[in-house]
Amino acid sequence: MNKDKYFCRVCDFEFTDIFDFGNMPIANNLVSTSNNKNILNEYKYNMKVGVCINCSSLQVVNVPKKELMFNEKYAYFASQSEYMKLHFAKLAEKLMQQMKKGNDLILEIGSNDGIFLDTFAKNGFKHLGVDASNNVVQISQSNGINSICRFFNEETADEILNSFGKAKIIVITNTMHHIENCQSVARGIEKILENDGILIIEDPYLLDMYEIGSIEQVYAEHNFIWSLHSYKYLFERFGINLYDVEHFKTHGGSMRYFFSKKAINSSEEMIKYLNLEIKNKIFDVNTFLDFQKNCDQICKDLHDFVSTKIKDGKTVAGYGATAKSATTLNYSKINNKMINCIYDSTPFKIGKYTPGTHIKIKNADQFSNDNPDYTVLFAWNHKDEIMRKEKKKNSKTIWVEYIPKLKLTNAN
Ligand code: JHZ
Ligand code: ZN
Repeated sequence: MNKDKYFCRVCDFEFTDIFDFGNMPIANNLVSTSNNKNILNEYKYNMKVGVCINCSSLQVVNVPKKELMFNEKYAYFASQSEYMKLHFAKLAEKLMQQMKKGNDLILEIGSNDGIFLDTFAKNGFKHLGVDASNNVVQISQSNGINSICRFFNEETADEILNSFGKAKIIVITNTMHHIENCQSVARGIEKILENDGILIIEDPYLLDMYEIGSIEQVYAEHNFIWSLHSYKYLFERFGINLYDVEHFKTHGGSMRYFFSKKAINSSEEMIKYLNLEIKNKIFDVNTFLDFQKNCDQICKDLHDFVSTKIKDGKTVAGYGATAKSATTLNYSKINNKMINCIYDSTPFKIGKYTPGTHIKIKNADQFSNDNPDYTVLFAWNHKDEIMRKEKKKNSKTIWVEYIPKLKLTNAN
């Protein structure tokens, strides 16, 4: 069968798609079923994924319009995790030491509810957050954080340059992989980053995703899964050089990348990961075909487990109405007949239904009363925080983890 051809958004190389997930809803577009039309009119797109073997980036090739994903109904509020708050406060503390208070500007692209800039605002540093979703921007503004609602691109960079001047530090966490036109972002950064400034990017890392089989990191919003090689390729096109990286366990394995316009010697850590990427054959399509086989098995094992327990008359719930679980649930065809509800602490999500699979989202506070027989931990990346919290409340369930493989843990 003839495959469609696509051009890599990083390096312009031609490639074909290799995975087809079928029709998918937008992962953060929760459904409010007070109105049945919402279900009937639910937006779906054919999610196809390709890998560019020239620059080693994995990409969703047919990304829905950005306004459909990022708008005033954005469902993700980063401050729901105490662990993530601490993670970003630590970075803020380090960066404040490198800034001249009152003079240097820190710009965050994808500032969400202000989880990171909060520290700078409280300490009186010049800061600006840019985010495309108005509801999260409003939350950060109400907490005293300077933020504007824009899609970041070259034009927004011009606007910021005119109103605020150049930035000493630009930070982009868990956002760069959302932006289809990555070259426009890089061009914008090239304009507004001071010559001696630094750019810091952080997001889920390709090799971790490959190792643990978390294909669910891929959905329309996560339309890139980046590697050192692909980021290096992109930014070098605009005179911005990668010089260091730091690896974290957040979101199932994330990489923090440090870039500068100045030529800085590559750190040992960066060389280590560049070599590791080569060793793990990220320029070979077969690597990703093996990965897909592993992911298919993970989805099948989860589906079979839930089906068996339902047949045995057990109750099965979920915990964490994550964006990534939209990929697993829809791809594995696990629906609301199999998982009767998902518990979550986010006020915006409670009472709504998961996209495509229409599983009711219940307040996490009710979990310790309901005590389902089995609970699939969809927020597996927040495992320690969630299990600790529920243990304190004496919740009774058997936790079901499915990544990297099926694992059961008694809550007590
Ligand atoms: P969590 C998000 O994906 C969205 P998601 C985004 N696209 C992105 O880039 C990645 O993160 C990195 C809930 N929860 O963090 C809150 C509890 O109920 O895995 C969230 O709904 N109790 C921006 O959505 C969900 O779980 C708790 O104690 O896959 C976690 O979502 C905690 C800690 C969380 O990201
Ligand atoms: Zn490429």
